[in-house]
Amino acid sequence: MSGNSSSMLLVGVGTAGTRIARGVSRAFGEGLRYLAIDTDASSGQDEENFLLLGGNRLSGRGAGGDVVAARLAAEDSIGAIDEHLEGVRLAVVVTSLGGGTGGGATLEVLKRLSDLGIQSIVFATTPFAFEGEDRLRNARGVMSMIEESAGATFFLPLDKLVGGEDNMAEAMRRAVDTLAGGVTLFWRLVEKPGYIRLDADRIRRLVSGAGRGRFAFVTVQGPDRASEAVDRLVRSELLAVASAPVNAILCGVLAGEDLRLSELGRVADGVREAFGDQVPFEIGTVNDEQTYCGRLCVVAMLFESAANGGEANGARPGARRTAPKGPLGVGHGSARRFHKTEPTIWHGEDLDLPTYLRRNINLDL
Ligand SMILES: Nc1nc2c(ncn2[C@@H]2O[C@H](COP(=O)(O)OP(=O)(O)OP(=O)(O)O)[C@@H](O)[C@H]2O)c(=O)[nH]1
Ligand SMILES: [Mg+2]
Repeated sequence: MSGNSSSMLLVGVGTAGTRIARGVSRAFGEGLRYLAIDTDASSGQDEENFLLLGGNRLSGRGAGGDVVAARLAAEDSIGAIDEHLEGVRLAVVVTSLGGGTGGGATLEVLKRLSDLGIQSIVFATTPFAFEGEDRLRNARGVMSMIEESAGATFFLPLDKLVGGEDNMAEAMRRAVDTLAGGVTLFWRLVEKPGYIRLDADRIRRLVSGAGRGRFAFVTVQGPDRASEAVDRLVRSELLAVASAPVNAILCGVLAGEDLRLSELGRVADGVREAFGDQVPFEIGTVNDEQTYCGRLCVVAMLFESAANGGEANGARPGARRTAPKGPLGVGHGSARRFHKTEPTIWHGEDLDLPTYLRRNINLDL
């Protein structure tokens, strides 16, 4: 177990997911609390922060694209996962959908987090078109369940994350690096705040039942860097396709000591004007001369779930209709989380139900 006492934990799930988490850890430096979990032993054997799932079931060779096997492997290891959750109040889960572990184990992890009252944000990539129909189907099969189980979910299509790359290996590498870069910025925003603070509790409240969102970040230099950053966000493909209206915005500005108040104003006004000036808006800054010197990084997170408890989220009207509201008017998630998705039946058991219910175990709470 990690000796780090932060209430925020990064969890990387699956082979690409663990790679992303490790990239974030390297970029953030000392102090990031993280856990890498995979069914493939080669992802991190001997590493203190690595947990191998499904030892007996899968022999450490990965789930081979089998979402259900990965899910069962994670369920077997839930006690070991729990050991890493002590004191955690907000978990940021990073994964790449398309294989077995990134989808299946993520679902079990999210269920566990939810049962323990730990708020979660998921950043999940979806496969490149060139990866073929099987991987796309695998990803699509778990997306809505992930969305139902997490506080906030950001699906990032790899084609949009790193468009225009011919070489497959290079595209994969760049995708992992890009997402790791974005999550690192988010982490800095919370754990190394500047003059305007955006702490973990604020984020927890913000993401509580927030549903699907869009996420993008840009890094800009030069005299017009604030305006250019807004322009690039507005043009970003990652922010372009909405499934529902934006109902809250979180914005982070990371720069060196040269960050001017006018730049902050320009970013805040520009982002609000472009994505919603009538919705709740939170902004935070990080001032880190060494890391950013001359550069301006802007992170934008647009939350889409409706203030009326989910009705504007066309995918599942009413999913959070009766949930209590958070400070931004979004609900806290439904008790029956998978009610509109296909049940995952395995040997006659509905895996979407918690183990203690399926096995009639009385939790003497
Ligand atoms: N194979 C592979 N996939 C990558 C890589 N980088 C990103 N990905 C993406 O990650 C998705 C999931 O692949 P993996 O992470 O290998 O799958 P997994 O979650 O470990 O699942 P199993 O290996 O089936 O247990 C792929 O469909 C790709 O979209 C990479 O270097 N190799
Ligand atoms: Mg794998």
